[in-house]
Amino acid sequence: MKKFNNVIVRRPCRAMVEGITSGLYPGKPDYNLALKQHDAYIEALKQCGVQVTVLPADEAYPDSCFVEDPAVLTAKCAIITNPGAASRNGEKVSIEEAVRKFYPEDRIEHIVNPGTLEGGDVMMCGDHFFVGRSARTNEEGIRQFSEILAKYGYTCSEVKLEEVLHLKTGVNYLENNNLLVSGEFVNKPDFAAYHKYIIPEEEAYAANCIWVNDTVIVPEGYQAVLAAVKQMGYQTLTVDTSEFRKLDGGLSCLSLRF
Ligand code: CIR
Repeated sequence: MKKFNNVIVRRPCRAMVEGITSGLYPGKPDYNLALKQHDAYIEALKQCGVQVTVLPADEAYPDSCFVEDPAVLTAKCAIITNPGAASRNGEKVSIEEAVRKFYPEDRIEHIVNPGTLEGGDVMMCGDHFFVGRSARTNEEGIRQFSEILAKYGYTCSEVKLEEVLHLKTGVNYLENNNLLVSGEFVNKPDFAAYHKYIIPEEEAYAANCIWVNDTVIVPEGYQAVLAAVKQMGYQTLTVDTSEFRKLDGGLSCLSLRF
């Protein structure tokens, strides 16, 4: 099924070495290697039949290659978020410029102070959106987000996060009712209706796979998850994301798919 026609990515900037990190995956990113991995990521997306818009690097924002966070793009509207990380909040300005090329003015919505929300906390499952309440996404942000979604006929429910950075750090929807779940999300009643593949603890990072038009892109080096995704019947591609992992970033964080 072809669901996504477009993808937006942003080239990593040199300042990425100063990006936010929990230190879970230690080491400073190697900028040149990150660029090569980003090239491969773009190639993989193209193989999934999407047009890729590549925004230029923005040195003012070390984490700006993680374009998923300052916007949520749906089939009916674009929502410019209000990132909760202070050093990332300004990313919303240039992402809005990029989004304007694809959505009419009256379909561009905004999360505003005191609400905060980051796209990494949003998981779209058909017309329903799960939103993680995290250190980056607050109650007011979720309230505004559900109000906006309701205008377009979408529904929304909150998932409380206890450990991970973003909702999609630990749970991702692969369409066809299939979810990859890890850690704190394994037993959450919120996801009881889905067919779940439980990620082994040592492969937790690979909970963050992306479905793009029936192909699932899996991070390189996670054999159990790769085998499970193939077993579910998907075509797969792998991309090495080691340099982005050092900043707690994964495959979904690096693009907006719509
Ligand atoms: C941050 O902490 O904001 C970045 N270093 C990583 C963002 C990852 N984005 C995502 O999970 N959507």
